[in-house]
Amino acid sequence: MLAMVKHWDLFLGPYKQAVEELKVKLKGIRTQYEMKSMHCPIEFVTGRVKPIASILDKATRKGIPLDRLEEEMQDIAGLRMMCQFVDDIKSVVELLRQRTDFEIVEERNYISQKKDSGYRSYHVVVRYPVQTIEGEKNILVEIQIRTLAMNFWATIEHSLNYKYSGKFPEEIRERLQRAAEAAYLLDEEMSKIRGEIQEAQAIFSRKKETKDE
Ligand code: 0O2
Repeated sequence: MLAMVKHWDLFLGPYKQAVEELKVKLKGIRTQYEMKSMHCPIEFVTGRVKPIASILDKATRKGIPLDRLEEEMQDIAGLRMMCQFVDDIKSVVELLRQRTDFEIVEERNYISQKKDSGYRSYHVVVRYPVQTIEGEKNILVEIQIRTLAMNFWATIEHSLNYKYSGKFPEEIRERLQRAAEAAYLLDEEMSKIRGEIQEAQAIFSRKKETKDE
């Protein structure tokens, strides 16, 4: 048992390293926008290493042999970047494409092509080099970029999914579909008054700066 725990710790070590490093780097983008008093396309960033139980679960579900996890499971290391507006997602993807500290291996647009569940998000899979005492190790990392509304829906759906193991009662399934539609409409409405919102936010942050001085 102890050997097994040690084995997982060793395996997940570089993934933890990658998530911690990328959290600092991606949060750093926000700081740069703030320092220049510019609208930041990123609202906040989170990151996690997939729990062992979820890795095993997904490997069984997708028929991935455990000795192929590194190559075939793309989201053991995961980052999420939340945006206020749908258009910000494009800007964030552009920022990621310009970076030289990782290589993009795949992009999945679940915004133009939402999933049957109602899930919307933009996924970018990158190959990120981690420096280890044995040399450089390339790690696959999935970066999910979504609006606050998309994130709200996905978070709720994810917990319900856990409760019902993916087999939703019909009523819940329908409500989730309607909630996904409502989140989509919320994003649309917010996009239409984006200018107004940003003006208000700029006034608010200027007031805060003068107060803090
Ligand atoms: P967790 O708990 O978030 O780590 P698959 O798992 O087969 O759908 P695949 O090929 O791994 O897909 O790639 P995909 O769909 O690009 O990325 C999977 C991840 O996207 C999921 O991770 C979720 O985080 C998110 N996701 C995809 N579809 C849905 C959905 O319908 N609802 C919600 N809430 N999230 C979704 P995991 O492995 O599910 O788990």
